[in-house]
Amino acid sequence: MKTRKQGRDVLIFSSLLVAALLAGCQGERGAGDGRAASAQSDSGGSRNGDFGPPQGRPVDAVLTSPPQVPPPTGRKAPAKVIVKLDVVEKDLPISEGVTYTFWTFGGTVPGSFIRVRQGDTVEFHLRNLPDSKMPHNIDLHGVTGPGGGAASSFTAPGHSSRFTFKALNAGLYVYHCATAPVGMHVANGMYGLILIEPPEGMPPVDKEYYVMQGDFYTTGKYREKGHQPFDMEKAIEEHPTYVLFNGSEGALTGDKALTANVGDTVRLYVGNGGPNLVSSFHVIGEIFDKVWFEGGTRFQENVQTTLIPSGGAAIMDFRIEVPGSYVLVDHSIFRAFNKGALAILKADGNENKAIYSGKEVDYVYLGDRAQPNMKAVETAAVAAKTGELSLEEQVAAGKALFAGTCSTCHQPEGQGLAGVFPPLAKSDYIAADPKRVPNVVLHGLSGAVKVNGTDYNSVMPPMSQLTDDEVANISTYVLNSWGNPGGRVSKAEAARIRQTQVAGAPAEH
Ligand code: HEC
Ligand SMILES: [Cu+2]
Repeated sequence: MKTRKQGRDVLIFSSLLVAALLAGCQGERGAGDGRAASAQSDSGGSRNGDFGPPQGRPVDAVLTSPPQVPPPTGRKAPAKVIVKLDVVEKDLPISEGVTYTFWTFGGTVPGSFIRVRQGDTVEFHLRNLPDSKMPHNIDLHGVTGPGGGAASSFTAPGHSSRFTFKALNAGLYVYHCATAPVGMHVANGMYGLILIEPPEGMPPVDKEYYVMQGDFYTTGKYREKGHQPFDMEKAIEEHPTYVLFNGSEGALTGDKALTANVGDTVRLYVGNGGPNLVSSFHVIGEIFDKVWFEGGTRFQENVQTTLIPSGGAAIMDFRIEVPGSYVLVDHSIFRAFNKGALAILKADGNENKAIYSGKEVDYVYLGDRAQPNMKAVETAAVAAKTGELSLEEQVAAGKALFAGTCSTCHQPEGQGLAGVFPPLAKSDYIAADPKRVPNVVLHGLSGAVKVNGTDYNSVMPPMSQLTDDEVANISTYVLNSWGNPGGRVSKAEAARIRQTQVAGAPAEH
């Protein structure tokens, strides 16, 4: 069902479209090349985006950091727009307790959002900060001209360069660095979006956000703590360690979640920087009312998941009818739950039981992101590094991780689920040998077991995707909770147990 407001937007948009088409027809350019005659829908291509020389005084483009989007240009005539973008190489968190050396446009991943109007003449200034180690340049997919600006913008550290282009085609375009090795510059976060508004502007909405997916390759495992270098081998093999929205796990969750109110129309400008993966972009619990697929001119309606190629983008509108947490994911779903491709849009407002009966999205979808206390994991990582990791810190970190990893089956208080999942609370199986905990976590457990007098004969899959730190902290949390005997598992111990070739039940002592 379309709301009246959306119906109106569509109307306004289509009438503007008609007006634009008419303007195009009245334009001075004829069908001189013979192609234009073939189809009535022929738009005349890029030439229709040339509205002549810039008028008025030059304007400075408003650039924003993600997830913010600059306001509409509001212009009715072509202008000269000055864009100043700095390349900054810097260490930033990629996950809790994990840092990575990103190469950025404007100090963020993705880079600053640029918004201009079709027909504008853009004077682009690219500055590479003096403390950079690499030269960089920029290829904007919205540029008509060889290399999209790349050759004219090659900039050594401490230098700046300038080139000018006319934004002939409206649409949402990716920009990225194209300095060799290109894949490495892109993998390090060198991409962003430029919106070239159609002459009439985009239909108005209540909230606009900027989200961009990227895949990242580190030498360590997913969530392996400390500083992680780029892994060229993994990048070539296309085996990402992380798949992320806005450059870091948790960039858009917890108190950094996107926000909206019931009744709002929300627009997402979503890009995919790659370098390798194609995104199956989906918002759990929403249906896109409109998707300007591939960032182009036409929109599709009533879409569940939209495909965003590497180096491509899409615009999507939807209206919030019911409050709660909506989860943005790449629906290649292991990426969401095991590589980080997960963001949250938190909507406030009154329930509407006629549309949905209520209840927050549960931890099944939010995973450990439902917990606001992932800070504990970072604290433990820092303490471990300095060799001063306390039992309390290990327990706190383990608690946060347990919620996302174990509680689905063993339940939040370790009470288990009758007949299906054995209890971890006051478990005599654990009490008989506390080292069984890290063993079971790393190698799984199958076959008959008796826990607190009840028989279970099921399968727990190995959780070997967890890092040694995570196994140590989760195990320590379990051992020190719910009446279990206490004790500690160290990272070194977890690493040793990982190497043991125990299949199924851990060895008896
Ligand atoms: C997919 C569901 C599932 C998840 C997730 C899971 N387990 Fe299990 N776990 C099981 C099942 C099923 C068994 C019993 C296996 C059997 O019958 O042989 C079990 C057994 C155990 C046992 C031994 C029995 C007991 O109750 O003392 C321990 C310890 C344990 N799990 C710890 C964990 C920890 C810690 C995590 C999180 C890292 C975890 N499990 C995640 C399903 C799961
Ligand atoms: Cu670069």
